[in-house]
Amino acid sequence: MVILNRFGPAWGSFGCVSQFVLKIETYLRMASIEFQTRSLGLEFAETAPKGKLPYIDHNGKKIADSSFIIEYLKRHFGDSLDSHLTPIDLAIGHAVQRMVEDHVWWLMAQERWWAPENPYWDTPGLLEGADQTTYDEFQAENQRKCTEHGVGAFSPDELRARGKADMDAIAALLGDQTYLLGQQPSSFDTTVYAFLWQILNAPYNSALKDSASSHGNLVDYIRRIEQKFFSHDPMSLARQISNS
Ligand SMILES: N[C@@H](CCC(=O)N[C@@H](CS)C(=O)NCC(=O)O)C(=O)O
Repeated sequence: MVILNRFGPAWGSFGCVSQFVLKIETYLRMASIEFQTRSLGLEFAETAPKGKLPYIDHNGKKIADSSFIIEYLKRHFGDSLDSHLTPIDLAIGHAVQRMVEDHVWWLMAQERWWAPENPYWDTPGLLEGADQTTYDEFQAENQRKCTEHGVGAFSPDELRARGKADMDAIAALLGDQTYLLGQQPSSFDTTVYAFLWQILNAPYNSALKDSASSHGNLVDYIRRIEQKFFSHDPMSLARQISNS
């Protein structure tokens, strides 16, 4: 059995606040691979091989990093999602995935760590049990990472424009197709779905949410995938196993 290690349920409807955890959960659901979840909360760094989540446990091995996890799952369970893709599809999917994971992610991090509502403070699945000092340290550390990346120094207008350009690009590529690359789901949908679902359901003010929700096709795409793959046990609470 594959065990997906995550921070844990949060913000009412989130199985986990991590976009990359939701990406793997989406892959497992789309590829019909049975899995269980383990919520690690603040203790995640004690076992995560690369110091981040997600990682999976399978057959006595730990595999970390969402892209390495998908490569591993393809090798072990077969490639049911991507075998129909052409080289051009693969190139487009790759470019979109990199944009979302290495640019949109930072915009989301900026919004979350600077949100005046302090959403992470109220996030049981991530910082449950943390005292104010620990939270302040986490926030300062993550704001520092955003500043070093560059997004932490952008003005609100600059952040809004950067996010809007990315949402516009995804909406244009998707067009009226069912999935990003046509009528069948591919592994690239797992990234786009995970990030867009979290953006559209953000429990804080978000320029990314404004941009994404202005595109009817993006909203419909998320609803479609949610209904098809997440109608049963949407937060994977029934799949939850204990930490020991
Ligand atoms: N490249 C990694 C990124 C994973 C990642 O950034 N995870 C974040 C949560 S979204 C994390 O664990 N952050 C904790 C930390 O950096 O301390 C992947 O694809 O899995």
